[in-house]
Amino acid sequence: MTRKTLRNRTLCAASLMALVSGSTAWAQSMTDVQSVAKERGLSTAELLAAAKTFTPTGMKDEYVIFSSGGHSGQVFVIGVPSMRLLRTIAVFTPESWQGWGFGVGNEILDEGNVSGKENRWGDTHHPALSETNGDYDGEWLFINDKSNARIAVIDLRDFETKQIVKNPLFINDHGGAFVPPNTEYIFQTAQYNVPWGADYAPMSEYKDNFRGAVTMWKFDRKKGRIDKEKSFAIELPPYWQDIADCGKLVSDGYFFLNSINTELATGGIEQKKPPFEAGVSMNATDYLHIIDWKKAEKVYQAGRTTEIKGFPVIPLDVAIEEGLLHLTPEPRSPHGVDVAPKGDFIVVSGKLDPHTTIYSFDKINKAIASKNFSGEDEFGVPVLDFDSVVEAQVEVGLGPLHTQFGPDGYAYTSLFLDSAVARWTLGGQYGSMNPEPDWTLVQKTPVHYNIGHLGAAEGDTVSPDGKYLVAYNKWSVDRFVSTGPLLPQNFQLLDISQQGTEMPVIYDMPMGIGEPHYAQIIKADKLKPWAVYPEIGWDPMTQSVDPYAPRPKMERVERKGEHEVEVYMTSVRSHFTPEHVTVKQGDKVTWRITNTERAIDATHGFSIPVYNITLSLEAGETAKIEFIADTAGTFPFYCTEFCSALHLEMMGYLMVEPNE
Ligand code: CUK
Ligand code: CUA
Repeated sequence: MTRKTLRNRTLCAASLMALVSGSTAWAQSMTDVQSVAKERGLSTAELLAAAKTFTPTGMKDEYVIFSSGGHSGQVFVIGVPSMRLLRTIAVFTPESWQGWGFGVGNEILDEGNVSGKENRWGDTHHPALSETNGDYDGEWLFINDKSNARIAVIDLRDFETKQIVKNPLFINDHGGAFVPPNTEYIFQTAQYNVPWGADYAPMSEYKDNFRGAVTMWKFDRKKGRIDKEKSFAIELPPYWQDIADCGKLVSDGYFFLNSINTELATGGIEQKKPPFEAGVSMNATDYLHIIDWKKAEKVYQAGRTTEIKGFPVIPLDVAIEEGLLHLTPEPRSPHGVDVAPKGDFIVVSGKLDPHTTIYSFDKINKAIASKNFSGEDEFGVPVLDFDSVVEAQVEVGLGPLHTQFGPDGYAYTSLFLDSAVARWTLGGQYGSMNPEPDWTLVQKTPVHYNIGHLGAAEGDTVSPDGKYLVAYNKWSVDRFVSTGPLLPQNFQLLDISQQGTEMPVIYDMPMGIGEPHYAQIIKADKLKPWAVYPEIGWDPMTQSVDPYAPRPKMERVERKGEHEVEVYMTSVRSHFTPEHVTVKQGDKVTWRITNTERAIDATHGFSIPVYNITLSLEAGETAKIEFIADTAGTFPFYCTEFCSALHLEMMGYLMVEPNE
């Protein structure tokens, strides 16, 4: 029995038994399985969990998670069901393994500088895979930085960050990145409100001078970049805008946005004022913002904007007058808002309310058309009557946060306080299992501990896959070997393939390199990354061949004028050419290197001590670094990647001759 045929077998007891007489050395017998299980104290359910997740050598994962990295500033890529970390993607934070920010990537990181200050970290919360007709297309990934209101664009051909944009109007964001079904825009909304541009104003002017906003960044798919010239914002009241979601199918063209702090609380515990945590939770309800973004786009194109901080903004009064902004109450401290696969229902969870509240898009539409308002807020925004737009409320448990969907009419909501995942039925028309409208809690599975977001396979698209769900837990407490006072987060994989009631936890994955919030799970075969860069001399920044890329036989060190030197270098197993680079102290050095390999995984590193340079050059890639050789000395440069048997010999010397 070969390894491969074994892999294709269903790993059930019967097939294992059939192997007993087989000759493969490692495949022993069920007796051995039982004795290992006994020795390790594994139950039958745990053996089954192992069989569902164990991924033997050579077998690949069926799904891929793109996870935010919280204040690590990065994105993590993880396989499902193996729950193996496949790689990180360096985004807002320099990362030496990928050479990000140590010679290359600096220009992109600099695009994210704030107020002229270098900024070298981020707080990533909500990744958004690009979509076509409401389904992930596997081409692009966007992610927000909550700490400084930035959005990054990642190209999934090479899993590298290509652009960072800083929002000129606000200084942090939470409701981003979110994309509509055809990725026309990337939405980003302010959270902790400030005066425009984070200018100074005293707290006493909160209501008058602090502002909320949603920015619609135009995505140019051909160029693979956000087009700032075609982007604009809509002014919003200074509530703390929170999570959001784009409409889809019947609700395509709409954007749904939660808020907290409709109290306009300004804190001040030190002055005996209610602290923020109490001040922002006083009202029984906050507001769901309902934004007709297609109408907003027309208003922007018609020029009904005001320029603020050099950016076109639809003023609040125009947004009201044009009827593109409505509010409706939502239960206290809302957090997640998630649009159901058909776009017909919008699920909101309030952290302090044990229910999920389900709004009907049809009813919202009718209420807007018939102007069924219960009033307006203190900024003049019309408020849709709650009872006229709500379809149902489902009691799911304590601390509901976020909701994802399955293909079979199930919704899944994370319960932070209960530390559980709730499965409930999403009304009527979802398949044959729910012929009648039915909003019922079906089951709860405990997780460990304090789940934040959750992700089901393609669970926020128009066609969720079900099968797997991952609980992104905030606390791990006692789950792993102690690593001191700072503990990993815990990703727990749940099997949700059974339509009955069970959805067992089948894997625990410690996440020890960041604090993820949202993550999306895409079918692996939708991703079409390059195996190597398409041609030798490829510049990943432009995704094209760099005409200046060094090529074999053209390597040289060239003096340009008195104080400038250009280096043209190639790297291939196992040498750099040239190996001696001599410059004079004070020279401006422009150093280009091409990795001329065509073999998959033939990456070379390149590092220079003292000058804080380290690169990762993938097969075909060319890079350009620039520095002033201000420190004289003898500096061995070498390849940091163990690329061949003679990798230690893959080095050379940078000689910087001192000025006399
Ligand atoms: S948030 Cu962290 S668990 Cu930023 Cu989407 Cu809810
Ligand atoms: Cu190239 Cu080590």
